[in-house]
Amino acid sequence: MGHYQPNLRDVEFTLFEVLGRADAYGRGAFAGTDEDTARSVLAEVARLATGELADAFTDGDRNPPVYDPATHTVTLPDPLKRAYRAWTDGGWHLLDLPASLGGAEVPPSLRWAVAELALGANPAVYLYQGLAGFAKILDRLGTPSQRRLARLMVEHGWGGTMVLTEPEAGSDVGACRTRAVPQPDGTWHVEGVKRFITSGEHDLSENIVHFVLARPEGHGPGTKGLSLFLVPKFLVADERTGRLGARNGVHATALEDKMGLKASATCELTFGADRPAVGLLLGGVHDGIRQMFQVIEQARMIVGTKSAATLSTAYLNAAAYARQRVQGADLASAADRGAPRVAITRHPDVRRALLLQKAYAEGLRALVLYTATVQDRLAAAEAAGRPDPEAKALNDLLLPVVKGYSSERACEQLSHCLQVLGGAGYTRDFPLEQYVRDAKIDTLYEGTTAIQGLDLYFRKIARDGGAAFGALLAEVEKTALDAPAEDGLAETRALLARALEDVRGIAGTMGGRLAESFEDPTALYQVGRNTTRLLMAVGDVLVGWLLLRQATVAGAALARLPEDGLGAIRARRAFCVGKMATARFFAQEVLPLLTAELSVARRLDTVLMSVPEDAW
Ligand code: ST9
Ligand code: FAD
Repeated sequence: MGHYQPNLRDVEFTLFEVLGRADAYGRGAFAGTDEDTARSVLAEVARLATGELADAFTDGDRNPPVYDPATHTVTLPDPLKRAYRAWTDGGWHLLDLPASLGGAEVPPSLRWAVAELALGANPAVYLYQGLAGFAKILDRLGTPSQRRLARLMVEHGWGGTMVLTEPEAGSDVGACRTRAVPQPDGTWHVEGVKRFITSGEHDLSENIVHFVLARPEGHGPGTKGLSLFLVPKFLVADERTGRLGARNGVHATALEDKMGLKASATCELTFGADRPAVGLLLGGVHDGIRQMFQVIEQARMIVGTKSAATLSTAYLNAAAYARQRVQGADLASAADRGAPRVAITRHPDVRRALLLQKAYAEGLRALVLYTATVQDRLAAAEAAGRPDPEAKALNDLLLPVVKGYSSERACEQLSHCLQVLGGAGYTRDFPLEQYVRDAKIDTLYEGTTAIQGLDLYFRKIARDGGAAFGALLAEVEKTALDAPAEDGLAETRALLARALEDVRGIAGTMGGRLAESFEDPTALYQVGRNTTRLLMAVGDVLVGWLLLRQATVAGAALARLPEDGLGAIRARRAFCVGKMATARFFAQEVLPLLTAELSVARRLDTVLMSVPEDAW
């Protein structure tokens, strides 16, 4: 059995039965993708994911990419290359392609469901294949000639990278020192050293187009002084055919030796060391940080989806192990020394761990797919030429939660998944230890969790006076106050309503401190110590809400099913019972903790910022 355990049934349940995607697909902007097509796509991708993609997962960890300092090249292991080819030969890397570049306008929610399957099976392959996204940005923001480059990227399968980070500029992108010098022919020479660049060098494609933030000479400080340059590994000699010209002056000067995700080559890139690194100003305009954020927004969604995908396969691996691992007697018979030994799934503590893992795995998936349906709305609005500012604000609000909350919860729960396997989980006989190592990066890159917390509060909540946040919480409240006929979920709704008030309380407390900060700037410390707390609390409420929505659908389905069915009916009953149990358990076990979080948030902290530096 391969490592990857997809949960296609839950993906389809969430998309079609909970989020109503059958009504959105097959019409309007998504006329080319109806429900049947979507289901076939998912089945085909699941086959590829459990086959070729998953097959290369372990090997990429044990035999990672190799860097040759003499040639500045990175060679990937053959199994990884085969997996990449299997993915791209199927054309799956072009699913994100817009109609303007010959793509099929696949609904974003289907694209993210597909992404989950690939990211769960082999995240590195997915990170290498993002060229359609980069081409899309070029096509959207580029000059006519740069839009031609977008087409070449697609036709020739050229790679793309996002290049922001430097040794002195990580979270603080505005500290960037890489500079750009204008040339008489309209091009720029980029000079500097960037580090930690994903897919910065590899042998999967003949060319790589680097999307680089650099500061043009004479431009001001901070992120607003940055511009975005396209720096190809090889210059393009013929724009029409894509024939390559001279080697450009950008080289991989190191390959990071990482804790995990080893198959993904993370490179130091040096620009302009021995020859000029020729760059083109994207769109011919100096608007770098805003342009780069269009890439970052996609990449943050990728990271959140990766986290959810990894937790899902980890939970299913843990549950499968627990079902067959016999150890100890049932607690209720513990006094009887001769009591039969039972599978560890009979122990309350293992059950608690597994049910929480299931709740988070399915809750994070639901969070990603719910956000993706907001992106369906945005794509439909864009196609119709009428903006949808509410959907835009909601998507913006959800992105830091998808990225920051999902990655934190996934990392925390992955360690509990490993725990279910006992000592076996710590060995390389099972994929859990690699999942733990491969997923940790998700809390770090694309903006650390702290950055997501700051983004959520200051940019996405405070900036619009809480309008989008209030609207989202009002949706949650509708579900919490809904009172259908007795369906066994009344207590779950009440617990959600309580947690919702707690989250409102945390945000309200922070709002109060923010207002105080206009008089006393140090009041901002009381906000800053709560931004990650709020991020996590909002995530828990959204997961509780989405699990409840799933349970409500499952409860209604259960009421229609015969009680004594066999085969598919029995499996469906079990699925629905599981959904209801998961929502109830999450509400009982997790949501009440938010009351304590509110109480901590409300305290005026006098310790944190007063600890002297030499007391650490
Ligand atoms: C990385 C890569 O880590 C990891 C691997 C990923 C692999 C990706 C694979 C391929 C991806 C393929 C995708 C293709 C793309 C497809 C596209 C299709 C369409 N939202 O608050 P201010 C902007 S990469 C939007 O003053 P500071 C905005 O323009 C490295 N925009 O910030 C704003 O101006 P204004 C990742 C935002 O104090 C301006 O920035 N590194 C947002 O100057 C200034 O804002 C990081 O993520 C936003 N949420 O700078 C860095 N926020 O206000 C993390 C800001 O006028 N650090 N803007 O609108 C941060 O995010 C910092 O908070 C900071 C602070 C740099 C923004
Ligand atoms: P720092 O910014 O030094 O942060 C250190 C700690 O301080 C963190 O815990 C952080 O949360 C905290 N912190 C920092 N500032 C604040 C603040 N203002 N408020 C509160 N806490 C704060 N970059 C690219 O440009 N392109 C890539 O493709 C890319 N891929 C990567 C792949 C890998 C494997 C890795 C490890 C990194 C990659 N990165 C990439 C870089 C990544 O985005 C940065 O590592 C990340 O943004 C954090 O920056 P830093 O490592 O310098 O940490």
